[in-house]
Amino acid sequence: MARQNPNIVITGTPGVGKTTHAEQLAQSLGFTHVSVNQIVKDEGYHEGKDEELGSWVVDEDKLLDHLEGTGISEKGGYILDWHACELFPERWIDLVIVLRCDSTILYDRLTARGYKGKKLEENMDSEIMQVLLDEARESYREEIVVELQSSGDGDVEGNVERVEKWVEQWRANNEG
Ligand code: DAT
Repeated sequence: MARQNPNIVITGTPGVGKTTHAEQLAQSLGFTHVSVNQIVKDEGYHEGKDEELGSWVVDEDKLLDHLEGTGISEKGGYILDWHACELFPERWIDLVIVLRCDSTILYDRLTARGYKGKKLEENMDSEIMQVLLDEARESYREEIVVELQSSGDGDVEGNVERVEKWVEQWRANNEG
């Protein structure tokens, strides 16, 4: 049941650049970009909205059933983009990328997006406290978790190149 392609999680605090990276990688690698936010909203895999934070309360069972139904585990070639990672079964995942951003830059990105009050504060704290990096390290084998900087423009290009090389290597190691 070996996959032909790896599955990659791209995670990190909102605003760090997950969508930007996932879209570029999906295009250059020919992988499927799964924006978890988007499908949760579009397919209704949620139990309503957290009014205070204005974000969806995800129905994880529905989400995982849906993903399983796509054949993610057997086929590979999926990029899962979400601000959480522990819910994805370890056996599906070959690489976990945790994007990190300088806090002053992240502050500007989140305010530009209209975040304020508690939502802004909680997300800033989350980045400063490296909550997603810790979650990734606790949920997956250490050697598949990679922390990448996503503060400036050159970072995206460099990160995309690095992941493309990693995928090539993965394919070479998993041939036959
Ligand atoms: P996320 O999907 O993590 O919420 P995004 O990809 O939508 O983040 O990016 C948020 C904004 O920041 C968007 O305007 C693109 C910009 N951005 C993200 N990463 C960047 C980087 N490394 N350099 C410059 N701009 C970046």
